[in-house]
Parts: sequence; structure tokens; C-alpha cells
Amino acid sequence: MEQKRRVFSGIQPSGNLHLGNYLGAINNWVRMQEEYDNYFCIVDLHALTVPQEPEELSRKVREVAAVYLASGLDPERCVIFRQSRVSEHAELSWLLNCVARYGELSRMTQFKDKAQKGGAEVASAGLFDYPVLMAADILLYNAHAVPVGEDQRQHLELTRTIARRFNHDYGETFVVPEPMILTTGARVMSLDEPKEKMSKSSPRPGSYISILDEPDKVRKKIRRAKTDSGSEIIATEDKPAIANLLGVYAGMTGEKIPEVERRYEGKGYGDFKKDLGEVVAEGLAPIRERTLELLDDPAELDRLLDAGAEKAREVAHPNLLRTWERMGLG
Ligand code: ATP
Ligand code: LTN
Repeated sequence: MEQKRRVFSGIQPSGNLHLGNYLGAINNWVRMQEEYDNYFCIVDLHALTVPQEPEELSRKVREVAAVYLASGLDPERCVIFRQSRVSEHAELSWLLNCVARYGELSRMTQFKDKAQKGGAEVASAGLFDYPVLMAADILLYNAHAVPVGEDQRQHLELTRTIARRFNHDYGETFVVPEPMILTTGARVMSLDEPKEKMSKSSPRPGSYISILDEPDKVRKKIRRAKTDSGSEIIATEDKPAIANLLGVYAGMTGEKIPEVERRYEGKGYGDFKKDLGEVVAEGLAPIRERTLELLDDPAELDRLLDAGAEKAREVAHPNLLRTWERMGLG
């Protein structure tokens, strides 16, 4: 039998999982899980790059695991695990720190944005190093493809650079991974500020729809979402707010944006937002309900994550040993 290609991806257990995480990442993982050999991680070490409340963090790890399952990831087909429980991630990260360059990390826009927000002087060294740990996550599994949202493109390009440089300097070791970034849903913007991406770390709850928001809250947030001037429901550049809402509609229903535009020809923003509220509320409701059920049994979630870590280690450990050898630590 032909070997399936491998995918690796992850989400940080920080803040509230939102519609962008769902449409840009999880929903695509669910759809393609049959086709690939899947590794989906809860990247708790990445979450530590900005301050976290310790108790909250462990609660969030289970929450992300529950959302993965509730969204339809099947633990028979996907290895679901927690990054910190496979210590090879941190170990490979150090080795790759010695391959990645300071100049490259200085050019990462996510670091620049986040460091600027909290003050660059007090940003953690971990925040600066974040993309190297991400490269370690991916290269440790020799993943062929990495399904993520558009905001991760630059990090993936760096991962590819690190893999190529390592292979050149130490001999063929790592698969150079391909980004897998779909067009619809890859960049969901804030509801109140369509120039900013919908983000977990946003202090404004009205800016995002949490996967765990109650249906009425979802409807309300969409009703209040910013719109553009004019009245046509079309995804043009001068209509960033409506274009974003159309993208959400298409992402949730699996339709193409032009199909949705056609359906709303001659209708007003009010009608469109009302329907969109229903589509999103109804789409998320079963995921929310199932997540809450799963969270009622934390021991079962922990057991699943432990089993996942064990399976992940079967791939990660030999790859780390091989990297040691290549670098002269064998
Ligand atoms: P933060 O904004 O706090 O950095 P985040 O919301 O970007 O967090 P992550 O855990 O960093 O969340 O991202 C998890 C996945 O969700 C990644 O694949 C990322 O590309 C995707 N993603 C995040 N935000 C969006 C968005 N607004 N639209 C589409 N995909 C997104
Ligand atoms: N940086 C990613 C999360 C992440 C990730 C990964 C995604 C960490 N390691 C490996 C894909 C593959 C983010 O979405 N902010």
C-alpha cells in the first residue's frame, strides 16, 4: 500500500478558540484526515511565550483537545497530543536554534507585532524564538504538509529555510514541508475591525466569535459586526467588512463566495447578517455541545492525550537521534 503523506499542525491553548481557528485550521484538518497521516498538537510550550495563568493554561489544554474531538477529528486516524509531553520538541528546538539566524528571526512580522504591543524590551526571549520551536514541531515528524491559516505563511517559509540549510550543512535529514493554506477561511478578520485578523489574544470579545459562544451570543455578535458603506453584498477590496462576512458564510457552508454573492443580490445587509448569524450559530452549536460533554470527563481527555504523546514519540525520538548523529552528538 502507498504510504500516506504526513501532515502536522497545532494550536496554542491560550485565549478562546475562535471562528478563525476553526475555518483557517481545524475544519480543514477534519476534512482531509482520511487522506493523510495526521499529527495534531496542542502547542502549550508556544503558549508560554506570553504570560499565562498556570491553572488556566492546563484547563485550556483540555479545552483544545475537546474542541479537536468535537469538531470531528478521529483519534483512530489522528495523533492528538500535547507538545510539552514529547520533550523531543524542545530538544530539537535547541539544535535548530543553532541553525536559524538572528537576522531571520528579527524579520518575523508576528514577533514584531506582538513585541510592539507589549513593549519590545520586556517581550520574552521565547517569543523571539517561537518560529524555531514551530520549525522543530514540523521537522521532528518529517511532515510533508502543514495546514494553517494565512498568518503562518512567513513562519512556514522560515521552517523551509531551516530544513534546507540543515540538509545542506549536515546531509539530507529533513523533509522540506509545504504550506497548505486554503483560500476561503484562511484569514478571518475581526468583526469590529476588519483590518485586523480575528485573534485569540484580542481583549475585545465583540471582535471574535468563540467556538464556545452560545448560539444567541453568536447571532448578536454578527448582528453588531461592522459593515461598510453602500448596500451591496459583494466581496470587493473597498468592502473589507462585507468581504470578511462573505468569507465566513462560504467557509461555514462550503460554498464559493460568488455563489453567496449571487444569492444576496438585491438584498440588504440586515437580511444577510440575519442569515449569517443562523449559519454560524447552527454550525457551531453541535461542536459547542459536544465539547462541553467531553469536558465533563477530564480523565478521559488526559488518557487520550497521553496515548497520543506515546504515539508521537515513536516518530519523534528516532528523528531526534538521527539529528544528534548528523550534528556530531551521536
Ligand atoms: P493569537 O492571535 O493569540 O496569536 P491565534 O488566534 O492566531 O492566536 P493560534 O493558536 O496562533 O491562534 O493559531 C492556530 C491556527 O489558527 C493557525 O493555523 C492559524 O493560522 C489559524 N488562525 C488563527 N487566526 C486565524 C484567522 N483569523 N483566520 C484564519 N486562520 C486563523
Ligand atoms: N504558530 C502556530 C501554532 C503552531 C503550529 C506549529 C502550526 C505551533 N507549531 C506547527 C503548524 C505547525 C500558530 O498558529 N500561531
